[in-house]
Amino acid sequence: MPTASITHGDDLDGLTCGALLIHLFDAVVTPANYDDLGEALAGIGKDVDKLYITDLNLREALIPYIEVITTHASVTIIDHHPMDANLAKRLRDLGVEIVHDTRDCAAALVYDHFKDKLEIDAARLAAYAAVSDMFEDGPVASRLMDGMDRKFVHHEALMLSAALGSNQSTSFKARLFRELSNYAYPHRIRGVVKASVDQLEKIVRIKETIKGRARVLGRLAVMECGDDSSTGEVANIIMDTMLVPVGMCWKDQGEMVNISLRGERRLPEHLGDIVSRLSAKYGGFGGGHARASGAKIPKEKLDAFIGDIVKALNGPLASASTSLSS
Ligand SMILES: [Mn+2]
Repeated sequence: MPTASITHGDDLDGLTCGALLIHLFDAVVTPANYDDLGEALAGIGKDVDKLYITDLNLREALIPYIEVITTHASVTIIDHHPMDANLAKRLRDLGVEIVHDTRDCAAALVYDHFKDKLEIDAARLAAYAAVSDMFEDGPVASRLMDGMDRKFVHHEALMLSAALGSNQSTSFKARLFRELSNYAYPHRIRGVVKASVDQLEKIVRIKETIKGRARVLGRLAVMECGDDSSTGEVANIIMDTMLVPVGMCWKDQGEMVNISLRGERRLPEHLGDIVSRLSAKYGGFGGGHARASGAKIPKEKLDAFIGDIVKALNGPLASASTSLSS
C-alpha cells in the first residue's frame, strides 16, 4: 500500500513535511513548486492509495488531477496558505481531507496531526520549519518551542534553511529528506555547514548590487532577479537593503514572469490577498501569506501589475505604516 507525498520542495517547511511523512509512512516524496505541481500530480501512480499534499496551495486548474487521484487513493492536504472557500468545498466534495490553519507552518501542522505516532525528536524538526518559515508564534509551534533551548534550535534551523538557499540540487534535497526523516541534527548533515556560509556570502554579494539596480516606488522597491537565486530570497534582501516595507523581485520565464513579494514584520497589508487579486486580473495566478507571497503572470502585464501593487501599497492604509523609510 504505497503512500505518496507531494510537498513544497523549495523551502525547509515543505522539506520537513516530506521528512516527517517518510518517517511515518515510508512515503515516496515528490518535491514540487507552483511551476510543476500539475506534473507532480499527474505523476502519481495508480498503485498509490494514500497521497499527502503539504505546504502547497492548490488552485482551480489542478482539480481535474485531484479528481483522477481520488479514484484510487485517499487524499489529504495539510497546508497553511490562505485557501479559497469555494475551492476547499469542491475538494471536500471530492472526499479530500483538509487540515488547514494559516497560523502555523505546514510542518507544525503535520507534526500536530500525527503527534501520537511521532517521537519527541519530531518536535525539533517542526521547530526548525517554524523558525525557517517565520511561524514561531503559531499555536502549535509556540507551544512546542516554549520548552526548547531556543538558541540551539535557532542555530540549527537557520543553518539548515540557509544551506537550502544556496544548494537547491535534487541530490542535496534527497540527502536532507533522508537525514531529517532519521531525525539527524542539521549541523551533522554532510554539506550543511559549508552551504550555510556560502549562502551568507551570496546574500552579501546580492546586497552589494541592489543599490544600483532596485527601483524604489513609494513603499515598494522592485528589481529583476539577475542570477539563479530564488525570487523570494532576493525580494527579502531588497526589502532589507533598501529599508522599504515591501521588496519585490521578478524573474523572466519566457512568456511568463515569476514574482515574489516580501514584507516587513508589521506590514498592515496582506500581500497574499493583494497578489491573488492582481494576478487573476492579469491572467496569471498567485497568492500566499501576509508577508510573503508570489505570482506568475504574463510578461507583457508586468508593468501594469507593478503599477497596481504600488497603488495598493500607497493607498489609504499606507499612512499606517511605521516603516523607517517613510
Ligand atoms: Mn510553508
